[in-house]
Amino acid sequence: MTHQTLLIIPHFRDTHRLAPFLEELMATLPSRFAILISDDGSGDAEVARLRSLVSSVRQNFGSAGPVLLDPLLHQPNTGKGAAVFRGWDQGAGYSRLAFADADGAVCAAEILRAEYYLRSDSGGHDALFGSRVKMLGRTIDRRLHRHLSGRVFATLVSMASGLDSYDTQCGLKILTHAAFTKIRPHVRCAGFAFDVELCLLLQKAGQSIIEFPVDWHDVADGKVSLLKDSFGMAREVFEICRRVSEIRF
Ligand SMILES: Nc1nc2c(ncn2[C@@H]2O[C@H](COP(=O)(O)OP(=O)(O)OP(=O)(O)O)[C@@H](O)[C@H]2O)c(=O)[nH]1
Ligand SMILES: [Mg+2]
Repeated sequence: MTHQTLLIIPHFRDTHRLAPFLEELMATLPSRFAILISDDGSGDAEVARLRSLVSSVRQNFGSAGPVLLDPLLHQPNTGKGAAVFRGWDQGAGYSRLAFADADGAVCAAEILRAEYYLRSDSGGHDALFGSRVKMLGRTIDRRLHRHLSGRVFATLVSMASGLDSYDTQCGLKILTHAAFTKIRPHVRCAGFAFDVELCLLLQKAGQSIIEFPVDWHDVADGKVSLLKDSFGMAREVFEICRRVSEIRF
C-alpha cells in the first residue's frame, strides 16, 4: 500500500517524552501512515538520542505498520511552526499532511480517529483541527491554568481576527496536500502561533476547516511557558492578522 498520510512530529529536545509515544504510534497506526520527526536544532547529543530511538523502534516493529522515516534534521532552532512546515514540504505524493505534538497529549488512537474522519468525510472538508472541548463522550485532562490561558488566547485570537475557532492551539491538525499547496507561498510564522496563521490562510483561500473534538491529556515537562511565551504569541497573532488581511488568493 502506498503511504497516504504524512504525520509530522515537531521535536525539540523531547526524546524522553517522544519515546513511549512513538512506540504507541507504531503499534496503532496502519500502513497508510508515514511518520516523520522534524527536529528543530536540538543539538548533537539529543540528535544522537533521537537517531538511536528511531533505529530501536524500527527494529522492534519491523515493516508491518506505518513507515518511520529518517528524522528531518535542522540547525539552528527555528520554532515549532517552521519545523512543521519543513516536514510538510516533504509531503509530495501524500494525500494528507498532519502534525501531532511529540509528548502524545493527543494519543495515537485519537489521531487515527481524526484522520479516518477526514478521509471518509462526506462534507468535503479540506482540513481538520483537533479541539479540546469538554463534552460528553470526550476526555480532557488538562491543568486548570492551561485551560484558562487557552481560553484567554482563543478569545484574543477571535477578537483580533474574527476567527470563530474554539481552540487554535491543539496539538493535532490534518489537512489535504492540495489545501497546503494553495497556502504554502504565504506561510511565514515560525513560532507557536503558526496554527493561527494556518487557520486564517486556509479560510482566506476558501478551504473548509472542521474543528474536531479530541481527547487530550496534559503531559508533564512541556516547554511552552505561560509567562515567557504568551506575550510573544500575542505579538505574533497581531502580526499574522495584519499580514493575512493584505493577502489576495
Ligand atoms: N520545532 C520545535 N518544536 C518545539 C519547540 N518547542 C516545543 N516544541 C514541540 O512542540 C510540541 C508542543 O510542545 P510542548 O512542550 O508539548 O508544549 P506544552 O508546554 O506541553 O504545551 P501544551 O502541549 O500546548 O499544553 C512538542 O512536539 C514539542 O517537541 C521548538 O522550539 N521547536
Ligand atoms: Mg504538550
